[in-house]
Amino acid sequence: MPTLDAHRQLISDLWIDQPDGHDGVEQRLADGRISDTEAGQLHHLIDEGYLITKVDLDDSFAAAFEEDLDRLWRERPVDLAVAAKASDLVSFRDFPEEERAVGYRIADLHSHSAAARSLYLHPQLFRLVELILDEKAVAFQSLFFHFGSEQGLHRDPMFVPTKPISHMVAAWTALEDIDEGSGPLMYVPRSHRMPWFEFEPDSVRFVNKTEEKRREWIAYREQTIREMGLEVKTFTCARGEAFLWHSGLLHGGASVTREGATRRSMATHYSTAANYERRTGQMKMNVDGEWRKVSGSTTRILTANGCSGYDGPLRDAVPKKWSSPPVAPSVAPSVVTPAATPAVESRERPQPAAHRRLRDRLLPRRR
Ligand SMILES: O=C(O)CCC(=O)C(=O)O
Repeated sequence: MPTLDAHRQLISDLWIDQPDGHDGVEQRLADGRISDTEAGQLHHLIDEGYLITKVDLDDSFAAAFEEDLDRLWRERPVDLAVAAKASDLVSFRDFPEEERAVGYRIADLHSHSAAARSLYLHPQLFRLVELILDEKAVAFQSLFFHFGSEQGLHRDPMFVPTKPISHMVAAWTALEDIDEGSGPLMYVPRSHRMPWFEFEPDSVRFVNKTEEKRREWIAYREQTIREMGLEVKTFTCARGEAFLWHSGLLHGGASVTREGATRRSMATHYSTAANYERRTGQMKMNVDGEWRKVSGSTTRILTANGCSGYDGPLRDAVPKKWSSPPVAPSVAPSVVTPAATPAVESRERPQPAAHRRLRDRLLPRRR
């Protein structure tokens, strides 16, 4: 099944991607299936590639979220993955305190934080996601940033695989008020219709590509933004404001220009429940002075308020002999269906420069 059509557009069966998408919105409104507000949001998503909503994250939510973060920094769960800016994920146990800085991220925080999980499975976000996908959705990963990410503009399917590729929606929620100085989310309205860059014939996947390919992509991106007359914008916002985007929308993190500014935010990625069958993930661990890779895979589904999402893929994935001192999962999933598949261990592969720097600081040099 090809990925791209003759115009290098993603082949999509989603109603929002069809030429009569706007008629579909009007039909849903006429049938009483959506409100006026939702109709406006969906028209906007079809044209601009994103929509904005607001969820109620009150002071007690913010305090609970912060308490969970403090606890995790104390406990450093071995099966929670954290990464420094532009680096690979490593076990929280092995993540150095000084990397708690711009660009650091916690993957799948919802697997160890009840507050993060309530946002991961937020019914208001699910309502919009399911209107977009037009069927039952499943959340499959979350990404927490404490500071600006400073990530370059990208399109999610370059890094995040779903089947089919078009069946993906992301929701990014501000956990505090965010201004220009704190490196807000940046995005390019209408870029979801930009022809795709082929990293290989008929492939939009960026992972494991050469530096030369990365440069070609950036040159293509900049030239296409110019040719299409598009503009990069930033999403400055108040706590609780959420930005949902079409999988093709270019987005990233603006530069942090105010020293010490935080930018607490969490993004969740969703797909169609019928098509997303298993979540996989991996990270590095420092085992007796050597980096080892741990891969995990899960079919565990967490549920709340009728919303479903995958647990973190690394729960139960760390071999017992590597997890000393033993760390028990901090939060039990609310609903558990078939157990995670067995962990896969493997030795280190060559790493990008940023990860090598982190490794060199963490690990004794080998002769
Ligand atoms: O929060 C950011 O800066 C970017 C998040 C992002 O790229 C994503 O969730 O796909």
